[in-house]
Amino acid sequence: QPKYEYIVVSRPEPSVVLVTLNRPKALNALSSPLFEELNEALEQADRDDSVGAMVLTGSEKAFAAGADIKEMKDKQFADAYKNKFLEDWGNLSRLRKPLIAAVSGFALGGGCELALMCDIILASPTAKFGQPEINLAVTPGGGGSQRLVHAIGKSRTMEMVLTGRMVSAQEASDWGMVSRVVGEGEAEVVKEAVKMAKGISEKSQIAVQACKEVVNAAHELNLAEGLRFERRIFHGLFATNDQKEGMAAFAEKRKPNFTHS
Ligand code: CO8
Repeated sequence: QPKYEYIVVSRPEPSVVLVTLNRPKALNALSSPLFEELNEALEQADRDDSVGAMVLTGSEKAFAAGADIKEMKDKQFADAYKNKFLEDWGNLSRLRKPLIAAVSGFALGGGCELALMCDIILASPTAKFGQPEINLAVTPGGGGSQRLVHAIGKSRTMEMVLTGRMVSAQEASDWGMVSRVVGEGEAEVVKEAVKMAKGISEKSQIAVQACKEVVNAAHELNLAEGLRFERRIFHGLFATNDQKEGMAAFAEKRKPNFTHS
């Protein structure tokens, strides 16, 4: 009996957890139970010392076509407000370890926002990103309006959010929304993401988490505070064994042997 109904969790490499959204009939629409499973699987991977990075993907046709509209359509304000509707969808942005999105097909609404919550987005040429909430007479609700402005600027965000137009993988890449377009389809983009995750797992895990923390601070702090934060974290790493090992290995022209301590 598999533990999860709406996702599949696997270990393509000993140090990499791959989470595949698995509601094919609904194009991976993000229902509350799906998100509960996703949070649980990723939080478990985040706590597991043998895991260095995680990859999140969907299917060839859809990374995720958004929040589940059928689940949402009859919601009332009082219920949404009191029960913090969709608030724990953001848990994923609090993970310590890197999470790479491998996106093929539709990444719409909450699906696009889910990709934006990941640390790195790799897109297959079939990927299509969009914030079509305007067509449902709502705004983005999972951070899209804020994270997109940081990623692609105001004018492009306004265009996406006000028109609902889908943006191709190439366009998303030209705009800096994704880091690269790779391969020809889902299998290849996942393979590339897993390879990247494995490479990251081989670094000092303390330094990886610290790098993620300082980059994320750029979204939240002003420049002076961000620079001070970065410098403090940088200074702090001189207290780690991995910094001593990394720099000694460079000087001795050998490969470092990190102990993540
Ligand atoms: N919710 C529920 N069901 C969906 C969704 C969805 N978002 N998207 C697709 N489905 C279902 C369809 O209803 C259909 O089910 P059935 O076979 O029972 O009729 C099945 O998936 C297949 O879909 P289509 O037949 O429509 O497939 P097409 O290939 O014709 O079209 C599209 C694909 C263009 C992706 C189309 O399905 C579509 O427009 N989907 C809706 C996209 C959308 O509007 N997404 C935004 C939703 S609102 C939102 O995400 C708010 C975010 C809130 C915060 C999130 C926090 C992270």
